[in-house]
Amino acid sequence: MRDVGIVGLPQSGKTTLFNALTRAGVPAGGAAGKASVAAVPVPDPRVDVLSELERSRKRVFAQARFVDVAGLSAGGPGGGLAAQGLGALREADALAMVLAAWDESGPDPVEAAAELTLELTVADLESVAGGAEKAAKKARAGVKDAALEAEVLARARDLLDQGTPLRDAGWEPEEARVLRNFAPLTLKPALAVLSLAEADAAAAADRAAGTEAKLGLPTVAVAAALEAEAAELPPEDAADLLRGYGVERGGLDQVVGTAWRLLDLMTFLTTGEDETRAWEVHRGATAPEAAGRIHSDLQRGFIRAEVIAYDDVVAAGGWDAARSKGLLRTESKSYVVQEGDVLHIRFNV
Ligand SMILES: Nc1nc2c(ncn2[C@@H]2O[C@H](COP(=O)(O)OP(=O)(O)O)[C@@H](O)[C@H]2O)c(=O)[nH]1
Ligand SMILES: [Mg+2]
Repeated sequence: MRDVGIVGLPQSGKTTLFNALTRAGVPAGGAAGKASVAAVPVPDPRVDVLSELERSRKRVFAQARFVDVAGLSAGGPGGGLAAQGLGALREADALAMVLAAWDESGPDPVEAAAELTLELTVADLESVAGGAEKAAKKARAGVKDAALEAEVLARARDLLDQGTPLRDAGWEPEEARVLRNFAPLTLKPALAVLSLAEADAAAAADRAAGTEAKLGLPTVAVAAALEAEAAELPPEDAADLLRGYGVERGGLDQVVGTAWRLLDLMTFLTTGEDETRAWEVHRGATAPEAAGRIHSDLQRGFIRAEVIAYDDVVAAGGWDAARSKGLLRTESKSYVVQEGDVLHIRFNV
């Protein structure tokens, strides 16, 4: 499971987006300094289709966790983030930066992104600057490994001081390891979420593309208040409402799709009478690594993987039919799993 931290200027619509994504029903405009966390199943039509074909008793979706922190200061530099919420954000794997575009008279989203980025760099600077000073002292005293730490932290401090997010600089793996001890927010992969008025819902794809070109950050656009409202309705009414406004792709689907891409994750599937299930795994994972997502025994005792591509299973009308047509491949432990592979792991422990 991966955590996506929702960040944004005050009143930008963070909690509204959180509600749209998680259906948690946390009141918008809530108290400062408190973090809300909710895990949600990631919609994946492949799970529905496969489970129908295989008559699975259960459907299990991959999950994403969202963190909503109230209390980003309006004060800019020096204001800082509420300490309690900051801790929750530091544990996130990726950040979703909410940019309000639902109010014509509100701040320009591109300016808001710059202001928010500045706040995040200030928050990182506060934690990195002290570390840089300590590391420099240790390096001068000749402490082992302190020279690299001092050099990396001094460079990070200077970048942050200029308002540059740490993710925009190149870091060697051992340098990134030093930085990660401070869990800097600006090192995390980030996407922008343009929060649209319901009247603009149908133009979401164009609006996202236009803003992405200006921001240089992967950007999605979501009619968050509309989706939060829909989240409180029975599923069919919600679908009708969203269709009525011309919503083509839901916020959860968009945010997770982009976050997974930034985090280099992909999805493989397992199916059978018991359950059909989607699993997320890092891109480039071998068959035993994917097996290990299911259970450590399957990785330890891995013999081989039987693989059929999702499209082949569907075209044949099911796993057994696809196998009869010769669409099943037997792969060894060096096999690199592909997006949408349906896997059956043979193992022995
Ligand atoms: N009309 C409209 N109002 C919104 C939207 N998103 C947020 N708001 C309003 O803006 C205020 C702040 O929203 P909230 O989600 O609490 O922002 P946060 O401070 O960033 O968590 C609330 O009064 C919301 O109802 C939106 O998409 N459309
Ligand atoms: Mg809020």
